[in-house]
Amino acid sequence: MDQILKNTVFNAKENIIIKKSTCRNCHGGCGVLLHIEDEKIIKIEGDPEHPMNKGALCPMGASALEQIYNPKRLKYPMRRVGERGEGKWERITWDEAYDEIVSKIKETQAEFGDESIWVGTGTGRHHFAYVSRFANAIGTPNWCEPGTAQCFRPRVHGSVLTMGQLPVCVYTNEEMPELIMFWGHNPLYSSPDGEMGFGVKEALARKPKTIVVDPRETMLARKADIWLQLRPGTDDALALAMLNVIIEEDLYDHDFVDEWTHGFDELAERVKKYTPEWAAPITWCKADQIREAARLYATVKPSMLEWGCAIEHTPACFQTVRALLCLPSITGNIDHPGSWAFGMTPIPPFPQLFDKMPQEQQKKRLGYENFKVLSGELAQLPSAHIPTLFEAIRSGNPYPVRAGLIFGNNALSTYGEVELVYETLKSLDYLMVAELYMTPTAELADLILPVSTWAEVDTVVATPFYAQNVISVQQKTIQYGECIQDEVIMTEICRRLGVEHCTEDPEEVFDYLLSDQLGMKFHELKEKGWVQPEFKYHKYKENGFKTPTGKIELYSTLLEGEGIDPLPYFEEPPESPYSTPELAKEYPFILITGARIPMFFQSEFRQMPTLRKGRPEPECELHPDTAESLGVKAGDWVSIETERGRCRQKVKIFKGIDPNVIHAQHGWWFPEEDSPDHGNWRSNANTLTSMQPPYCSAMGTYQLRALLCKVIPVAESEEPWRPDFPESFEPNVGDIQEWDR
Ligand SMILES: Nc1nc2c(c(=O)[nH]1)N[C@H]1C(S)=C(S)[C@@H](COP(=O)(O)OP(=O)(O)OC[C@H]3O[C@@H](n4cnc5c(=O)[nH]c(N)nc54)[C@H](O)[C@@H]3O)O[C@H]1N2
Ligand SMILES: Nc1nc2c(c(=O)[nH]1)N[C@H]1C(S)=C(S)[C@@H](COP(=O)(O)OP(=O)(O)OC[C@H]3O[C@@H](n4cnc5c(=O)[nH]c(N)nc54)[C@H](O)[C@@H]3O)O[C@H]1N2
Ligand code: SF4
Ligand SMILES: [Mo]
Repeated sequence: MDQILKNTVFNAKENIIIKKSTCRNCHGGCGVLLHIEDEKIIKIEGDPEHPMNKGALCPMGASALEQIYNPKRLKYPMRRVGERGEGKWERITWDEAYDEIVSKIKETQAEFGDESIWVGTGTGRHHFAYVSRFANAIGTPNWCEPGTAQCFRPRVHGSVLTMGQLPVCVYTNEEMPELIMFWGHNPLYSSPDGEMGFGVKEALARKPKTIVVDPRETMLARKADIWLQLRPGTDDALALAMLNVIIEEDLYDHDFVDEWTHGFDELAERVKKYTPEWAAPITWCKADQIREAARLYATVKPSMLEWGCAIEHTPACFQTVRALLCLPSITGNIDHPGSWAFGMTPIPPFPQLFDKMPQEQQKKRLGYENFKVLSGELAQLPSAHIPTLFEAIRSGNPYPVRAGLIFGNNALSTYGEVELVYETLKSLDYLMVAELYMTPTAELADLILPVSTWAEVDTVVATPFYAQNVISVQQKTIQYGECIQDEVIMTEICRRLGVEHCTEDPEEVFDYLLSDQLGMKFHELKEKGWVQPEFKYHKYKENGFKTPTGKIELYSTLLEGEGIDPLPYFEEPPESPYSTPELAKEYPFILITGARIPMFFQSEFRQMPTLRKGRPEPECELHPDTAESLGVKAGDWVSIETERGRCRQKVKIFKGIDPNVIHAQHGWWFPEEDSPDHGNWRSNANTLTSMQPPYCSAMGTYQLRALLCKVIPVAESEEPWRPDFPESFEPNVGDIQEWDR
């Protein structure tokens, strides 16, 4: 007989326990049922009742058991015994590991100041918010995450400045959009980033009109009413031209604009010059098609704008975000059913402890002065500017940063210009990496801490992109090796350091998050699995928008106050056939990188057999004419080269890409190779990208896409390229002037 024990279902016949949790093999959010037998997870299935995924799982979630029980997972803390990067380790106890970290932090702080510790993390995992909390608790303003300037956060910050909150796409309610515009975003592959791919599929089943803005003909583009195949990196020009049409042809929502927006006249004046005829040669889209798209977008309602990280991978990032925010705003597609909505935030902001760090210390954040929306006064989640921080590590200027504590980030694969990343990591006096696997980045550490996967941790899942208002649980179901959950590690370090904050049991923080508005405790969420308070629309009608004018600021008073252009404008990509025609003679193609595929999450999962079988080798996409002119065919290896480096990938012939554009996959390394760099330099798209200025003036964004490259056929047997590293990585800390401590 089955007996139901709250959320835990015992199957008496088979002695199997079923626990509710939330998959986090990506940014996460899908409800799952974990089947546990003898303290081992034997099966993972989608929770049919969970509003996000209704029982479905993507390939990465469906093969999560290969992640949890992967033989390559780290099991014990380890200390480096050889040279850094030599791959020689000894097993140590957690006590020894904690003692070492605590003494290194104290030593570094005593010699160079609290700001000389760098705390790093990767994209949107369960412990993301805890990392900045931890950094604040130990007194360093220099924490960073690759997405704060390159992914999602620019959209969050731009939205907060413009309309007070992040708008998101809600698909769980009855009303679905009549039109969806997918802009640099392919949620059928990339799933949760503002919504869930599963919700998008449901909405598409109702056959809304669709517009797709993408240099590649994705499945969405193929089926779209209008596909705008723009030149990579010119999204701002296209958005400005669409605004021009909507305003000039009087297609905007007068009532909404009059009552709820600020600075419409100024915006109208600004976009006057940005006609479709102006945009056509810049974007490579036809003027008529831009007009047609603008008309369709403005006249079919309600509509959703699905925007992705493609707009955040060039220095025009913030301008593009701001221009795009104007489209739903002037057409009134804001916070009502079937259109962009504001999440309900039924839990309070995460206690990140920024208020506990004195203003003087905050001002030392690297990037504070130059990138106000990323690191300074306008930042909603202030973080350090990675190129500025890395420069400080390498050169000691403006002050030394000497120790790094990374909680899950494969910087040697995912940051721009990885040759510089390598030099940066090697320049540190001390590097600790908390990881699931021995990645190329972890190989450069002094100390390795093994962490728990999502199925082994307790936490509350409720982040800004959970528009659906679902708050879900992740619960510890098994113990693997000696792995410990990141939050617990951070807490223990803080306790042993004797600092004032971040020393309470993480469960107390989860209780706080849930008790404020939901009136529940973490153990109650564990019982329920997830909760979904009722969703309300038109929330702005009660209290206006949370901006200085109480309206959507098309003209941003906050940006104006900081000396940043309050209206969106166009910026040509720094490297392009038009801005650098000389360079284009040698590097004739425009490079895009990293369009997501369903098998891998960034640099992860190459060690999961089922997923790897789907994509065994790195691939780049070339138009058939391009392949022919280069004399290569499908499956041949080519070397993709920029001024900064080279990587080799296999040719995939793809008609849906412009002959002048090349797409390279990112995140490739080879966990199956035993050498300490695991083939990191061979096929790594970030050997090609740039961490150099110019940066986005608001967010400090560097260039991961829209760069110039050339392509050369190579034989597989040819020795792969490796960067030419300097012999010494000693930073010049002795030379710098006394800095302001
Ligand atoms: N060229 C190019 N580069 C890109 C992109 C691109 O499109 N093109 N995309 C960029 C974007 S949008 C992003 S967000 C970044 C992502 O950059 P990263 O966040 O560095 O991406 P991951 O490869 O997922 O690295 C995360 C690491 O954390 C580990 N990990 C996973 N879960 C946990 C956990 O719970 N705890 C700990 N401690 N570790 C964990 C994984 O094993 C993995 O090694 O990459 C960027 N890089
Ligand atoms: N399976 C899987 N899911 C993921 C991830 C993953 O690695 N794997 N990563 C997660 C993360 S951190 C993120 S940020 C999201 C990213 O996911 P998305 O936001 O969907 O972004 P991408 O897939 O990188 O790119 C989307 C589309 O933008 C197009 N594109 C490239 N350059 C340009 C350009 O200049 N302009 C325009 N308009 N389009 C361009 C690409 O061709 C691609 O089809 O996915 C998340 N989900
Ligand atoms: S979309 Fe993300 S959360 Fe959902 S099953 Fe896939 S990996 Fe897991
Ligand atoms: Mo991202």
